[in-house]
Amino acid sequence: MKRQNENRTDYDAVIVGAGFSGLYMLHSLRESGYSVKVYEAADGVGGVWYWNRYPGARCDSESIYYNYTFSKDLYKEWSWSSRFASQPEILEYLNFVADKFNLRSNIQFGTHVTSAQFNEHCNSWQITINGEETIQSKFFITGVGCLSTANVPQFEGIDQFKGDCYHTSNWPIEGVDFEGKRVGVIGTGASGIQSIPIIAKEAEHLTVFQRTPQYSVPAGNHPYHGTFNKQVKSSFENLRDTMRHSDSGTGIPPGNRSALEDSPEKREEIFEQAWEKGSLYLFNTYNDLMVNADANETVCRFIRNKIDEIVEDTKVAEMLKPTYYYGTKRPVLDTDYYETYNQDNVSLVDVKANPIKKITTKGIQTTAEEHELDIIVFATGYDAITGTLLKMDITGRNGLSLYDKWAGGSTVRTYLGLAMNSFPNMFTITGPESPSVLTNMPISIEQHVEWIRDFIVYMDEHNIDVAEAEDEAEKNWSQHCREIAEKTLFVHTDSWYNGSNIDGKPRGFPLYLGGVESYRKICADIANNVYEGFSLR
Ligand code: N01
Repeated sequence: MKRQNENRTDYDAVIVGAGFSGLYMLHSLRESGYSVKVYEAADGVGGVWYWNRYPGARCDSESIYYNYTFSKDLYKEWSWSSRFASQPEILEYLNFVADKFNLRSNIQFGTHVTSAQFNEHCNSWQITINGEETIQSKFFITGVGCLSTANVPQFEGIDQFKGDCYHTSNWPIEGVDFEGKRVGVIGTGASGIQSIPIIAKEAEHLTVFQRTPQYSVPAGNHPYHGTFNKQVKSSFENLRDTMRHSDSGTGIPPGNRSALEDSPEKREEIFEQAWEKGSLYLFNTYNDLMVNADANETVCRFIRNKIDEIVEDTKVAEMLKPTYYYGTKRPVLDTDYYETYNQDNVSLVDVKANPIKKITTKGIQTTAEEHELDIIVFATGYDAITGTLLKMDITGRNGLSLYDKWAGGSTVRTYLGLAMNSFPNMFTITGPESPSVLTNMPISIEQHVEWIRDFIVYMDEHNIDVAEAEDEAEKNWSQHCREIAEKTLFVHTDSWYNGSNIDGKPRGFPLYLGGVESYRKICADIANNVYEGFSLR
């Protein structure tokens, strides 16, 4: 590259984060000849897979889907050991990628981007790292993921606890010894549900503090054998194209008819087969589970019956039964989750009925009683989707901060989840209002990265210094996202999707629900229409 260097910036592009997004963005831009720097807070690559080392951490997308597809060589060289890869294996994969493409030389680890400001005089970004050094870059690209700012509820007395406290998203590298300990886990989302069965095997006693029961389905994890790996690799192109042109970004076929079209017996048979298959097959049985309350109730009932069958204590089974619409919180996959409540050393506390009042020196005090503990595990999730972007001090044109633009989160608006009005030359990989977490992330990330790269190359070839999303285009996109969401059941449930898991966070639904394929087409059409909706100057 070429023209960008004439601007005498330090780099053509600065990228925040060295997870799936940052690594591929770096590789793509560097291959196209641009100078790139990645800043990463951790001491290694991996993003969420660097930090989430809690016991049982495992991907809930199948390994054959949850990887890069941009390089056939890479796909062929790497073999997954099981259907759902563990955190250590995914971290190993991302290290393998970093080595294979020699990416580390452009990454500065242990470095926080503390602010970024658009400079209108030189049409570039001034990016401050660790609150000290300022770097200038033509483009500012965030690859910070959607789940990277932990939610630690500020319970009264949180600092007084005499035992040890951990959050699943920032787990000690050396691990935690639960042997002979009284452990409390707060939270029953994916992180809680994965860690609870493992902790229960080690701890003297485990108390689970549950606010909302979850629908969880057996993952159906098993080892991959050599022949399976060979077969998958030989059908690489097919698999890649299927994922790229699907709604979900996976190879799991979506349902093609209403749940209400089948007789109860037939439906039961279909649900049972899907339950046995594991993964997200149950979620994909019928095409109206997320839009029709009656259809949704059929699958809810099926899972509640499963809980009755699995959990021996009927009182505990009742407590574990959810009532929200299945799938409107992120569907959870487990290994022996409900079975764990049959162990003598495990108890369940309903903190919706008796909320946590405070943390004491000895443990957790609910409105009903005090639970004495040696270790508290916060599996309390994230300030998702917008949290990390809002935490960075980002300022666009005319001194407008991102925080003010989004009114602290109450009016999140983007164009395609990729760019924003007043924030020229800034791109957000899997940003708010893109399909992101509702899809298989690596596939959505690749689509974003390639689109951003092509846009930058286009600007370069056409002597364009600044690209900025137009206000009208942004308004229309946000409205489009909202309109789709409002036709679904998602908006009726409290979840991290809509921000209701964070005290005081304004509610919205900053996600595009139209699926990977239609989103890909929209983005491609916009590019083909000379980046319609962007002002180019
Ligand atoms: O977080 P969550 P997570 N008092 O927000 C509870 C991805 N992920 O880390 O439902 C008491 O889902 C909260 O209760 P409620 C995946 O996308 C993927 O588990 O808000 N409880 C909930 O039970 C996932 O969806 C993988 O009422 C409180 C729990 O804490 C996303 O990350 C693995 C509370 C938080 O659940 C987030 O999952 C792990 C309070 N004050 C994560 N505050 C895989 O790939 C919160 N809770 C497998």
